[in-house]
Amino acid sequence: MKPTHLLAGLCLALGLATAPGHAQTVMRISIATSQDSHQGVAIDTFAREVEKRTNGRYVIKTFYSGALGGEREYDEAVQLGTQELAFSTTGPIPNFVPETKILDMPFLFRDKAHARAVLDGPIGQDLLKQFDKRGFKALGWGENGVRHMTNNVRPIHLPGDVKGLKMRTMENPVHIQAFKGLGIVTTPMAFPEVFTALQQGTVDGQENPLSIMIAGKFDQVQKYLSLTGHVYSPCVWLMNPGAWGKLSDADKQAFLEAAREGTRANRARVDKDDAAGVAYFRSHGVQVIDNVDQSRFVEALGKANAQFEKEFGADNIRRIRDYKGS
Ligand code: EAX
Repeated sequence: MKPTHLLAGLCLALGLATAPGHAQTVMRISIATSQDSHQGVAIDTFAREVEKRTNGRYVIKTFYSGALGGEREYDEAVQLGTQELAFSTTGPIPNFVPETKILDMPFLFRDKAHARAVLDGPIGQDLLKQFDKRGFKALGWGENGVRHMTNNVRPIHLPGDVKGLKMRTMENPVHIQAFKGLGIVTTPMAFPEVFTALQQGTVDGQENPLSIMIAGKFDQVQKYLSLTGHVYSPCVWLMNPGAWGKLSDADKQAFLEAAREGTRANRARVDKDDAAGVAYFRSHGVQVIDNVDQSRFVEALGKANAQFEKEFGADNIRRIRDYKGS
């Protein structure tokens, strides 16, 4: 590295001004997946938009592939204030903001359009406010995508096929409860460990949106991909409330708009990955099962769903299911 670059880099790392009269504040944002992904596109767009909209007074440093830890670790860092920002799935979020649990229910949303409408509408906005009470500022919802199952043991067509499979799950209590209800042997694990766990056979399978599995090259370590579409996986833009509180009103607007732009780019990439995913996996030697009978999975989840109704309220679930948008 050239000495001038080194100096600029140091200034950036320390949050110092690099030009006279041009004070810069540096903030960090992280994801657990790679830069070339729907989440990478989200934070790259956010960083660019913040810098543009604040005339470079705020610089967002982006970290990928778990460089700042797994989601639970960096969500906690944002809560503590040792990190300013994060883009996280709701995987570990119920451990911080239990009100969001409802969003992780299997087969809650009909499709991505339904989920996006709910999250961007009054229900989603109300849930974002719940983060305030738990030591976060939530700037908005983003998207991880619709999750599907992969494994190395057998093609999954019916709920009976998942019985006894050892599957990595997110550290999410709703997912764990639902998967247990299907007879899956659940192994919660942070994402940065998943590829190796699949490779070494510590687990038989995992479930994730196509975007994550393409970016993570899971075709190298998984034989069967079943399009179960069993749950929608939201992301959320998290900020430390102290860092948020220091922003001027205009800069707060700039951050909110940057998050909205980030989500727009993020969702567009998810759509692209979903459209290309099956062909990608087939051409990489993965057997894709595209005739999964989802209604049988809904049936098999009956007991777990009854529990969820009790916990989250049947009315709240119905409000989401019936939401038509504005
Ligand atoms: O952002 O942990 C997970 O499975 C998430 O879907 C994702 O891969 C990490």
